[in-house]
Amino acid sequence: DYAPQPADKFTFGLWTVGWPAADPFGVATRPPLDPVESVHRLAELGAYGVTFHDDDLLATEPDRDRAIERFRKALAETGLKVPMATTNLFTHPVFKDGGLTSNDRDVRRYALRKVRRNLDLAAELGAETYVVWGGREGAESDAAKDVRAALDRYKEGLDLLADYVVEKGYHLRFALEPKPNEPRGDILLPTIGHALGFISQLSRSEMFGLNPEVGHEQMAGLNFVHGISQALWQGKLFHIDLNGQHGPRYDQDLIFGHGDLKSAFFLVDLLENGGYDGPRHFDYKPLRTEDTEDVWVSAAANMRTYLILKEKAAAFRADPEVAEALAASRVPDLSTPTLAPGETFDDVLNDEFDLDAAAARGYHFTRLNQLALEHLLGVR
Ligand code: GLT
Ligand code: MN
Ligand code: MN
Ligand code: MN
Repeated sequence: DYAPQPADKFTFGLWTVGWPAADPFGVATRPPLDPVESVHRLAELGAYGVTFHDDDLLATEPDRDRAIERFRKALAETGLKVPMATTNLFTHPVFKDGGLTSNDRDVRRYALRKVRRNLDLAAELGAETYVVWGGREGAESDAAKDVRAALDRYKEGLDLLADYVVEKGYHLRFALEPKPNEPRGDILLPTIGHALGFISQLSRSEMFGLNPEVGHEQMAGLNFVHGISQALWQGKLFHIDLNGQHGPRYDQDLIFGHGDLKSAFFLVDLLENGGYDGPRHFDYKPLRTEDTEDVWVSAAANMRTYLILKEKAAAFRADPEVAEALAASRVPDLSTPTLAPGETFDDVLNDEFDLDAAAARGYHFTRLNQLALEHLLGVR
C-alpha cells in the first residue's frame, strides 16, 4: 500500500514542511512550525530523516542552545536521522550580494564563520553531507560582479571549509547545489555541468560532489535525468533534492511528480538501478493555499508518489516485451566497448560495413517510449 519505511531513506528539510508560505507578493498564510513537531510528524509518516539550515532550528525558539537541545530530544524520541545539514547564507539582508562571494570582504568572513559553526553541529548530529546552495552568489548586472574573482573567492572559501573538516576529522562531504537564477538574476554555478567543472578546480575536489534539484535543472530547460546520469557517472551524486517543476519559469518547488511526471518516472528508475544509495530528499514547498494539516498530506504525497513510481519502474524493467523492445532498439548494445578486447584503433579500418544498410536501420524508439508511457499510465 505504498507505506513509506525508514529503509526507503526519505528525508525532508525542516524548511519544506515548515515554510510559512510568504512569497514576493504576499505575507505568510501559515504560522511558523516548531521543528520538534516536524520531527514527530515526519517520523509518523515513515520518513528516515530530517535536514536543516542553521537558522531553521530557531523558527520558534530563538535561543540556539535551547533549540538544539529540543531538536536532539525529538530525534532521540523518534529515531529520525540527520543525514544532511546546510547553512542559510541568503535570508539575512547582509547576504544581499552573496555570502562566500559578496563583494564585501567583511561579509565573506562572516559567511565563513556562519558555515563553520554549523559544520560543528552537523558533525555532532551525525550528518555525512553538507549542502552548499549559493542562492545569493550571483548578480543582476554583468558590471556588478567580476565572475572570475567571485569564483576565486568561492574556491578560497570552500577550500578553507574542506581543510577545516579534515583538520577536525569530521566524516562530512560537501554537495554543491546548482540553480540558474532566483533569487539572483544570475546565480554562479547555474547547472550540474557548471558545478562539476568548478569542483575540478577545488583543492580537495574528492570531498565535493553535487546536490542537484529537479526543478533547478528544469528551470534551465535541461534534462534532469541526463544531468543525474552524468553526476553518477562521475561519482559525484552525493545527495539529491526531489521536487516538481513545469519547465522554465519561477522555482515552483512542487511535490515530487506534480511537475514533469514522465521525467520523474525515469529519474526513479535511474536512482533505483543506477547505484545511488543516499537519501531521497524532498525539497518542495507545500502550496501557499494549504492549511497546517494539508502540509502533512503534501509531505506524504512526495513519498507515496516516489514509491508508486518505483513500482512502475520495476514493472517496466520486468516486462518481457520491454526487454525485447530494448534489444530491438539496441539499447543494451551501447554497453559493449567499441573496440573488442585486444583490438587496436587500426582494427576499425578492416570492418566490412554496408553504409547504406546501416543508415537505413531504424531504432524503434517509438515503441519503447510508448511502453514506458503505458506502464506509467497503469494500463500494462
Ligand atoms: C532553499 C533553496 C533550496 C536549497 C536549500 C538549501 S534552501 O529553499 O531554494 O533549493 O536546497 O540551502
Ligand atoms: Mn527549488
Ligand atoms: Mn527552494
Ligand atoms: Mn534545493
